[in-house]
Amino acid sequence: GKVRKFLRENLLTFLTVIGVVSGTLLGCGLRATGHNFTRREVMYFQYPGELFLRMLKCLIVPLLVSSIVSAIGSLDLSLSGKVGMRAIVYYMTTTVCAVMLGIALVTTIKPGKDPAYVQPTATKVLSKDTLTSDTLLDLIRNVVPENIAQATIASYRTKLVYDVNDTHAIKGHPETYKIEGEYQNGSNVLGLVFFSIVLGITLGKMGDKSMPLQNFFQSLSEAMMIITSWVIWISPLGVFFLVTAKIMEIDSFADLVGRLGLYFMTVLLGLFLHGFGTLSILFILATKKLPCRYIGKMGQVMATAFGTASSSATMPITIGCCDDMGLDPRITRFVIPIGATINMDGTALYEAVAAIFIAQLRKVEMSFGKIIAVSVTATAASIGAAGIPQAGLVTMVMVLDTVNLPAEDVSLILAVDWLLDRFRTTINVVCDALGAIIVATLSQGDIEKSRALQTERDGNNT
Ligand code: DAS
Repeated sequence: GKVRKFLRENLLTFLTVIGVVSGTLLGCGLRATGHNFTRREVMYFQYPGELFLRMLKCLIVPLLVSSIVSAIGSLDLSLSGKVGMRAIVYYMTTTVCAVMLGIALVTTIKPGKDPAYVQPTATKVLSKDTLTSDTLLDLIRNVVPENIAQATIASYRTKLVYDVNDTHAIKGHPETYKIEGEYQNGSNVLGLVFFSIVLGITLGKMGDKSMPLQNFFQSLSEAMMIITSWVIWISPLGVFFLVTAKIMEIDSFADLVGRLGLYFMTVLLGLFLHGFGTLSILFILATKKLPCRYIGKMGQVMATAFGTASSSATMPITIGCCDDMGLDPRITRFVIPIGATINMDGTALYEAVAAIFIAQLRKVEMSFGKIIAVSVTATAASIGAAGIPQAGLVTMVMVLDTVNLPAEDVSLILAVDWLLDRFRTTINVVCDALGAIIVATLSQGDIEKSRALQTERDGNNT
């Protein structure tokens, strides 16, 4: 009985995890054949996975807007102010903790001191619009889009093309290869979040006059969640194809264990300590409950985040998971969409580690002031990074700029970014979900008070 219930509840999670694992095995198996796969062959595997990812992504805009507007609109202003404040304090606290942990680890382990590492010199960077340090200004500009319709399209696409003369210490022979990445950083979603919050507050202020509009957004949000429950059943197949194609197309595994191995382990150690250390301690302090039983229910969310490397695409599933935990939908639909957009602890930790790792490789002395600068820009870069694959790589250019490192040095860590992205996205999403539980728990008292007030008001009106 119990086992059957457990299996039924977690069937989809098991299938999705099996999708990731079998995708990894098939990808490795195909590489073991030694066959050099053409773009076309990779595309055969990528195509179904990409369709799955697009199904999730097309839900983002209607779900994000309708959830935030209906959630804030249905809370009375003082309550939504308190909930918003608690969410922002949680996001900032966890992100700063992640950055400090990352800096402590990378300056202790010093992965960039690896003598065997021969520095590839990126010969040139062609980028349609090279990211510069005023990306920070771009981010702030994105918060206030000039046109809502336009704000759903990537605010800037950055094509980083490297011709890298790279002598792999492991292979011992010079090898020139071209890395080409079309990194679309859609941090513009910040604009939609901002607009939705303003509209939600306005509807809250309008009171009963806004009921038709509130009902519209409420039912739109519910409709999106129903569609999500259909799409979620494709996850196992979707992640299977995404992971297989990714493993087929990467350059070499050598970097995973070789010259970038220590850096890779530093980031993983940081993500692990943050996820199961800092976040757990904060969770216990805030809710007086143990996080493990909640994290146990996040299997589907973590597997999808790992498989898609996109916290925005995973957002509908994260909201569904919080619903299953019985959290107040108004809180989750307020906190999760905003968290998925601006709260990326995994990315913040990764950017701080990567920037200081590259500085170590380039023998750039990290003064205390520079470390502070890195922690500030890594936090800003994680806020600005969109919830799409490898977004953190693009905004990291802003962090490198702080330590006077050229944008093309991103190529030094590109080889392992596709896998680190999956781990940091998983931490990003777990942090958002735990945040929703913490804010819902802390706001319980206020919600009951506001309900009592509402009932009293209704009572007086009749
Ligand atoms: N992949 C991003 C996300 O979806 C994180 C990153 O690129 O750093 O959260």
